[in-house]
Amino acid sequence: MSYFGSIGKISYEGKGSDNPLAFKHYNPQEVVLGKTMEDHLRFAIAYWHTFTGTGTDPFGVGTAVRPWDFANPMDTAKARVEANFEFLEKIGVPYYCFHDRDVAPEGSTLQETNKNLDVIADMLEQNMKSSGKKLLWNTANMFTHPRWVHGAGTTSNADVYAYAGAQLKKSLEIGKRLGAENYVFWGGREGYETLLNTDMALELDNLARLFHMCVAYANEIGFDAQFLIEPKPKEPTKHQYDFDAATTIAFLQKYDLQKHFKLNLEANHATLAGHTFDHEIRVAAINGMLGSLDANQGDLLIGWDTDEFPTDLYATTMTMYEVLQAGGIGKGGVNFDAKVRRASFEDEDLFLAHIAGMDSYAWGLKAAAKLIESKALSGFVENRYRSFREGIGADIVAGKASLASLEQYAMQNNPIKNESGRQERLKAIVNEIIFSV
Ligand code: XUL
Ligand code: CO
Repeated sequence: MSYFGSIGKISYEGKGSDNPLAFKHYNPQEVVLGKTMEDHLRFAIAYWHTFTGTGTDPFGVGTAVRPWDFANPMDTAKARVEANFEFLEKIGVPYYCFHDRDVAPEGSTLQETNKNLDVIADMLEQNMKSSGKKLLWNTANMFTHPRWVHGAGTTSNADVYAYAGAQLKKSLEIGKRLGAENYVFWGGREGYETLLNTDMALELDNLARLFHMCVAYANEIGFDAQFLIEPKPKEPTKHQYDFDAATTIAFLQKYDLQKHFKLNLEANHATLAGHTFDHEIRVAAINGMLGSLDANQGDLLIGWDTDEFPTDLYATTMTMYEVLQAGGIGKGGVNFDAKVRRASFEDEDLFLAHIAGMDSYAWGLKAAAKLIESKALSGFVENRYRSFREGIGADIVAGKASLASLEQYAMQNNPIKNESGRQERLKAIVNEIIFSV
């Protein structure tokens, strides 16, 4: 059965093309800085937005009527699997990502839910074998069902905590079976609404205990995926514990989990935290914690997680500049955790949206590579910090300085001379390079 019968394989036609169903910049086999675009970007489709999402918002029901929607939830789940693999093939994306509850519906007991998941996992496995498509990561949805009202790993109810453990156990087993390259934890309801009813210390200790159990179980079953935590500052709770990259790294270090985890960073989560995406990537990278990216963008005028497809070339350039400087995305990838707008309800919009996102990242990659090759920014930075390579600066870096030696130096070094940071010139250089791609 074909779900996108009217659409053929999307191919690269280059800059001059005016075919909306073609790539203008994403040319998978094109080599950039010694590696193909496909290998740099490792694109993934987010199952939940593309095949499970319907276009609901807080004021209205779904607008998208998908050809894979049937009356029986298991029929729909099976049809979604077929739609997923047809879509991956046609758009030319090598990876996908899913939550357990995106792919298979909950039953009335955990046993029944697990059985549903097994049926769908069989289908996913078969389709992966025949198509060569791969699982970038899977995760457990422990935020939608009402049982998670007080959280999962940070719930006030030990029975719910036990259910979370059971669900994670199954989810890790599914990840192993499907060869997931990473495994994501996003703490959908791991946060609080009011401190008046919250034991923050116990909640955080319990969350860490659950992560340790996951590490132990993955070891036990030989699941070697990279574990990733996905920070987000707010939404759904007022204050999410994994607020941003720095907070999450501090949590991992406090509980001795840092060896086992990296971060899955998301653009719109960064902006909700009052950061840019490139800031979050830099924080992760300098701590050896850059794991994977959820690619999307927010809206300047809307204060929630709009999960729009990324089209801002300045942002994709800065993102890829950080990724390239960090030495690449490793086992991670660029997952489109993005949804078409509610008014873009036609099936064709799913293709148009991914093409826009993939071309924007390809453009960003090419511009970032040019920035690196030109050394326009790195040369400036190197020169800006040159005072730390000689004299007193070299002593500071070598750990040889003391307050007394700094005083002795400062006393005879009068006046101090500073130099311009040249921010506007550097931004103009970035613009020139973006325009030239
Ligand atoms: C929510 C979000 C999630 C995670 C996976 O904002 O980004 O979809 O990516 O649970
Ligand atoms: Co995400």
